[in-house]
Amino acid sequence: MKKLIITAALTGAEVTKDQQPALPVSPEEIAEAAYECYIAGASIVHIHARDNDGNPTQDYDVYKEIKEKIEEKCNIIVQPSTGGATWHSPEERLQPVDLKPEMATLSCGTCNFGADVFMNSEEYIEMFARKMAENGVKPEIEVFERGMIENAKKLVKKGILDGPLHFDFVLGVPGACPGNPEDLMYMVNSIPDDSTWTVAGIGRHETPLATMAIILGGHVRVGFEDNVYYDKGVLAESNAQLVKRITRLARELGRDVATPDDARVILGLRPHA
Ligand code: KMH
Ligand code: ZN
Repeated sequence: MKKLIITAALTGAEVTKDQQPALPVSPEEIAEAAYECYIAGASIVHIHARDNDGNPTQDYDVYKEIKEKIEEKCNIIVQPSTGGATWHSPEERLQPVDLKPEMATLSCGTCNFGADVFMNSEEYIEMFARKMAENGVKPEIEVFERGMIENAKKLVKKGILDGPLHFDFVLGVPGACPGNPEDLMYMVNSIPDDSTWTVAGIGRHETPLATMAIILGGHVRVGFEDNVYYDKGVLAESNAQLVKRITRLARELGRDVATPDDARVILGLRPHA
């Protein structure tokens, strides 16, 4: 089995400091959290930027500052969000791709997202995918519902993206696909054979789905974007604490954890500067 890639989704667009006081929000806090997660065993950090008031922003300059601050500390793979918040325009959302990061997320369809709607029309999915391909950015295909896998496969068929694809199954978002074991199996059995995949279980689904991924040969995403708790009713102390649990589970289950350079090989990323 390939080594386990752990992604830390540090901040997200929806969580507040009121809900999780350790939420990293400023570029300095995000870079420090990324470094702690790297030490704990993460090889990718999924980034959402915030403005000075703590609100989600897709501003190019803020992402640039975050990326540079992380790169000063370690060689973890920096994966900006192009999902942003549900109220960001597609043009706003795409800004971090201009930084030519090694990876970025690519949501491949529309779904309910709590009380909101996360809009991703075919036109915009193709626009995002083209821009990533032009800039040598490996997309992580965000899958919130089963049909999004077909939309991603269509991008390859149309020649917009090259395979193998890398999927992230985000399971348990209120309004979208639930996060039960059979939901993950359905997703895993639906992707092309040469694909790689990771799972982000939302809330209480985080650890059970991560454990399944370790056993099945998939990869794992954890972090405050997806889950702010360590245990029922007990807030996690840090993103790194959530990463450490996955590292420990992987060790117990006999799966080695990937370094960032291992992850670059597994995911076929362009050579790292
Ligand atoms: N915040 C969500 C509406 C991504 O990062 O690519 C979208 C999201 C997906 O988080
Ligand atoms: Zn995200």
